[in-house]
Amino acid sequence: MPDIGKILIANRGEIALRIHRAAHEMGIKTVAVHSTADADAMHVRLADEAVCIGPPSATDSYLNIPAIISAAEISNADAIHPGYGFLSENANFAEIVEAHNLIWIGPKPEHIVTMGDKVEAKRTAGALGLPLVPGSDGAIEDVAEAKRLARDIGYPVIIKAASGGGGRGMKVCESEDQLETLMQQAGSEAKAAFGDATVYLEKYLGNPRHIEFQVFGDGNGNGIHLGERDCSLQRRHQKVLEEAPSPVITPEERARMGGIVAKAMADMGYRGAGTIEFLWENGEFYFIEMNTRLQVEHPITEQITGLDLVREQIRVAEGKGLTLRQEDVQLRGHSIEVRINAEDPRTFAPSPGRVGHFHQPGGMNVRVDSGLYSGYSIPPYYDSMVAKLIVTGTTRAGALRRLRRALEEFVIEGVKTTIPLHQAIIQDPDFIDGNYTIKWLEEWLARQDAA
Ligand code: MV4
Repeated sequence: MPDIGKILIANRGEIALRIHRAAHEMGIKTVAVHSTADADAMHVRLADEAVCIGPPSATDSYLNIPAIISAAEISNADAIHPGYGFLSENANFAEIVEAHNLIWIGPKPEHIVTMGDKVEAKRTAGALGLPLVPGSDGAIEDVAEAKRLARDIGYPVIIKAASGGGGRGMKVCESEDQLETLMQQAGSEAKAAFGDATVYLEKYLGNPRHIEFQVFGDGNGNGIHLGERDCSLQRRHQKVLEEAPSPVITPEERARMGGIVAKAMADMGYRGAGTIEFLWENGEFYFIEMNTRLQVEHPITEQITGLDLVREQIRVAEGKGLTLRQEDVQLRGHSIEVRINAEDPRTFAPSPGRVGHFHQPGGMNVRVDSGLYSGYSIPPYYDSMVAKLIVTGTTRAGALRRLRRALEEFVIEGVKTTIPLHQAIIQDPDFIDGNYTIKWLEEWLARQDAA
């Protein structure tokens, strides 16, 4: 692959800035694309060139494949970086990009396809030696088979859609008499939502943590891991705060699981950045899904490894390989990210509108990834996340003190934000002790509402 001279960034918001910054530091020019609603966005201002690709609706702009390919052609871009969300896990888009002789800064399309099908993903992960949640060996078709299996592994069980992910199309089943109904419901909901009624069955884990490993492959049989992130703090499948390392994973466990996932990426010939998601309960890891993209929470991994993950993605896409071998990866300190959304901190109702006074925190080991500025109008059409605050300390306690201080400094006037929510969460004794699971935040919020 030739060197990349110009990257079209097929995204918006903070991730578009993040990609632009890595590119410019590598001497690479950038092309922003934007909807008419984003003409005044920071990603448009910073890029070397900008192309309007359609009206506000994402379907007609950031998801508009012909418009994006045309923008790449008229701007003479060499490569496309999709960021996260939008077209980032669309294998068809990746193939179209490559068919136009553009470099796709992402995984091989076949791996996007495999991991997009949760049944195939699980089969692949199992074959590569990753520990799985006990359950059906592939899709499950008839109820009698499901009943035999569920009796075998024990209730409760969970029925999941093969095309689901992110929590869509799941049914928890407590006993055999509900199984037939719930299987049918899951199947028809999956058909309606994803056009695919395929479902599979797993043992339901009642109160796990969500722990994910950052991995990287060079596409030529080399794979590394960059440790884990604990993403258990979430509401309705939306992550709220992430930390690295996880408060519950020992260095020995990290090295053991990290070794397994890195070898898996090497063996499959994986290319680029990926995340292997596990549920973790009673000291055991259970693979659930793999994401074939850079994730929102990647900066906490960058802060404890000192590695620029977007730079690594670009290098791998150029065929230059990774800058580090596993033995060169060193994890130092503790990093926490909070997602600041333009939302009511109690009801979570979106709060778009004009930003008045804006001041972001600074100082040692404080990073803000955001496209906000004073006078900017947050459009109502897209995700409500408007800033990520990432703080790093030598220890978890130190990172938490820094987070408290940085949140105090943050001023975003004119719209409601989730800053007060983060301030409250990080005062909680359970949170301070690292004692939380995927259920913790919703229960905590219910207690706040009752009070
Ligand atoms: C599960 C589970 C319990 N047991 N699988 C939700 C999103 C999708 N990635 C997988 N999910 C879950 N799968 C078994 N066998 C509980 C969840 C789950 C969850 C997982 C990760 C983070 C947040 C979650 C919130 C609710 C349910």
